[in-house]
Amino acid sequence: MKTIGREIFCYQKVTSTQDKAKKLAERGAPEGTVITAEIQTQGKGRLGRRWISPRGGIWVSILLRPEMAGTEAPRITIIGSLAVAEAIAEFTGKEVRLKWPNDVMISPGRGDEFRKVCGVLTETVSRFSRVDYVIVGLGINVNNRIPVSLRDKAISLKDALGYGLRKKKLLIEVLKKFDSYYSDLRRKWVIGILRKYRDMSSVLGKEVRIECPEGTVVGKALEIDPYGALILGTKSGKKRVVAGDVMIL
Ligand code: BT5
Repeated sequence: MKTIGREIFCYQKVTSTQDKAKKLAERGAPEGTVITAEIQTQGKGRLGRRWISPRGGIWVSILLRPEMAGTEAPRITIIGSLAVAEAIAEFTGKEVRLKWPNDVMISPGRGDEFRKVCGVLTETVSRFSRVDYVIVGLGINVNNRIPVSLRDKAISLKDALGYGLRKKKLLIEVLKKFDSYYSDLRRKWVIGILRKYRDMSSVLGKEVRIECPEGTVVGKALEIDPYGALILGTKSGKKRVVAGDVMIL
């Protein structure tokens, strides 16, 4: 690996690997530093939501120091979810789908609904419109138990497969793929990444409703642009959405 995993910190129990990563970043930790934990007591989702993180899952944060404007940060979510999706597909042989912007989904069997197996959280700290550092957090349900309250929309790989997986091997594969896509990004090789992402997308071509910071938008998901934003065809023309929660109609 070129960049990712130059330094790796593995903890038993933390509040959130994102918080650990931020502290390390502020103390000058190098790009590529990886933080993992067996258990998170205050795992974080987007917009202050909780991420349930008991023993058995992969809870990992990666510190990046990219030369990019803050507006380019959604690309990091794209490569994070793509790396996880491809690694899961290789390890399980199952069909994996990407639900823009940050969900990786699998289904237990043919004809079953797809449920969330991984969520990606990209947090950016900027100085003067340039990115100082980015922490990308990957939460993958591997062998962990899913609480009953989440079972209609969440799933673990163990539940989907009927047997447990070697967490460490899967993590190494995810980090390798992430490393490779991250160096593609630095070389401005975005087209190949987008092509792969589109092929696994469950959203493109569908009518969707998106709850985003500016309100609710409804339209057809047309395209993921080179910055990782979703282009929607709406009644009042094309609209570019940077973040939000997508519901397929
Ligand atoms: C996410 O947020 O999907 C981002 C999750 C990122 C988690 C990683 S773990 C390592 C790192 N350290 C952290 O503290 N976080 C990152 P969002 O799209 O907002 O989804 C959150 C919603 O997913 C919650 O409101 C629940 O409905 C659902 N959820 C919670 N825990 C889940 C789980 N383990 N599996 C699937 N869905 C879950």
